[in-house]
Amino acid sequence: MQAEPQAFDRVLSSMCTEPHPAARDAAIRFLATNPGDPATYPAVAALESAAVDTLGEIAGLENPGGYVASGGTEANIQAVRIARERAGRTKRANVVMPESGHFSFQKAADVLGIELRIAPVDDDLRADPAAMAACVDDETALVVGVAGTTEYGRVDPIPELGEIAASADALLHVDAAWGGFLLPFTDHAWNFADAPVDTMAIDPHKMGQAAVPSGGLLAREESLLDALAVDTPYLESTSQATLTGTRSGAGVASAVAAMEALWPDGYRRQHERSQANAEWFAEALLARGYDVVDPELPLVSASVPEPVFYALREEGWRISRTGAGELRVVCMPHVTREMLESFLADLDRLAPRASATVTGDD
Ligand code: 0PR
Repeated sequence: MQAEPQAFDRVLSSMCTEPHPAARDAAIRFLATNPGDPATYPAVAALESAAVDTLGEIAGLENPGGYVASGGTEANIQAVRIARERAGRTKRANVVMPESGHFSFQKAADVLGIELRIAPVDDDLRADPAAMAACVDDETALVVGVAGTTEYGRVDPIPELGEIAASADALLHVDAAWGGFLLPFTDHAWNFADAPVDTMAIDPHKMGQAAVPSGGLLAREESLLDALAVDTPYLESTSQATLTGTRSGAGVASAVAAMEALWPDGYRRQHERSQANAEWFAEALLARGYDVVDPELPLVSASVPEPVFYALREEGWRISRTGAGELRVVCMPHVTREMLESFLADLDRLAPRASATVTGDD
């Protein structure tokens, strides 16, 4: 095989990034291990409990339950599964989330056969407590808040959502899959210490700079996960609560290595760098007359017209659009000021031409 993975120098839309060098080494060393069978692979099992402990520290939770999942999708599906088990399968359960929630919840609803109720967001693109409360009823098993939305980097009012969940005797899940490694350095109320959060998605393979696949599921109590455990009679270990069976030891080891190298100072410095880049880039787009959603976390969305967007794609920029059609740039660790400058130079060169094509002046 001759193929090489593509470079990151034009990747502006991804929520994954170059792994930290220590995470890369650890992934290679643990490639053949399977934390899905912890009694046979005790070395990686020990690393997994270390990973969960540090994730708990980052998310404000002592003695966390949880495991290193394949990503945010699995963590979100498992959170829905936990809530459904707790509500009792005979009950027709529903999950309430803001429209800014990730599409993995649609997969969860589909696989688990529960109803997903989607509440509109407020003018600032955050979950609107009144709209969320209006969707909740006796059969609500789970209320979902997002701490760092995929499209706009918004942080929902997690304490208010906690009150709504409690009033319906439902669980509260926070999807911090992307934001979880940034938010400790902000003054947002997002974590287990701020609100009665029951479960959380927090992914080392996004802002945590671990190798893919490395997601995180945290639970306030280990017993929440026990509800998912099935017997595994022919393994050395006797039960399994994860969704997947064989799992990536590389993901687990790289998560530990990345967090050992970066928590907390390295992540703090990265947050400062990424946030400064996002604010600088947002200003630069504003100065050019585009509407920009202010980046409360390092993710910039701006109203760049479709022809310009596609012209930039033709130049090799890996960019994506929000559901509403805005350009979306995620300031991940590999996104440097030089990359953004080079992107803006292309934008300045292409925008007049692309708009001229649209208006027919050319
Ligand atoms: N929750 C949130 C808030 C997310 O942003 C994402 C992924 C997930 C859950 C699901 O996580 P996994 O993809 O790890 O299962 N958000 C991006 C997306 O799906 C992820 C992404 C990653 C996009 C790499 C592009 C890319 O190149 O759009």
